[in-house]
Amino acid sequence: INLLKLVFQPNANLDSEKPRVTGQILFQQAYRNGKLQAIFSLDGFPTGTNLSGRAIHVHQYGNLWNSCDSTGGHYNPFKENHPRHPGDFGNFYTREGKIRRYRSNLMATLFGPYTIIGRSIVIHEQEDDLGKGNNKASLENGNAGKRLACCVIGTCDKNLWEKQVPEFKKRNKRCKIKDT
Ligand SMILES: [Cu+2]
Ligand SMILES: [Zn+2]
Repeated sequence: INLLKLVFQPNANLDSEKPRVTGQILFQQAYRNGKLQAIFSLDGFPTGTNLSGRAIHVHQYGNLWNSCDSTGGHYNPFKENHPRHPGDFGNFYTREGKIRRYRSNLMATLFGPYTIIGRSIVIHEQEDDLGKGNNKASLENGNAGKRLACCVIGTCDKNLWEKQVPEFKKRNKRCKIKDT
């Protein structure tokens, strides 16, 4: 398995005024010690002036019996503090209500005993404080707030990666130029 396509559903327990986030993440890892790469493509965030980052993490359980609220805490096989969990992907910023992002050096793996397959991914309402919040929750979950959408890491698909990755790499470059 070297390519996964995850399709996100909004958290069924959210209050009606919260955003309904949908979209997909593609994961690609060519071999066991290769870098995990991903394309994040998510929609449905507010379009206003709230430019706070949105945390994305791998959570412990691939169990959606109570939607995103039954996925447990962060996947933490090595008993580390946040943000050193393998699935702490950090903050993502929206533009016109969307996240479009390519990442090439994620810590998680699709192979071996610590594979994230069978776990879940959660997209949060708020920014990840990256362990700097000076409280217990900061070292567990980054105080990232409500769970907007989630997905079990499980399905597999082909050919999408080669089609999408060049465009995302271009987009990253454009963003960097604009930011400097
Ligand atoms: Cu989380
Ligand atoms: Zn974490």
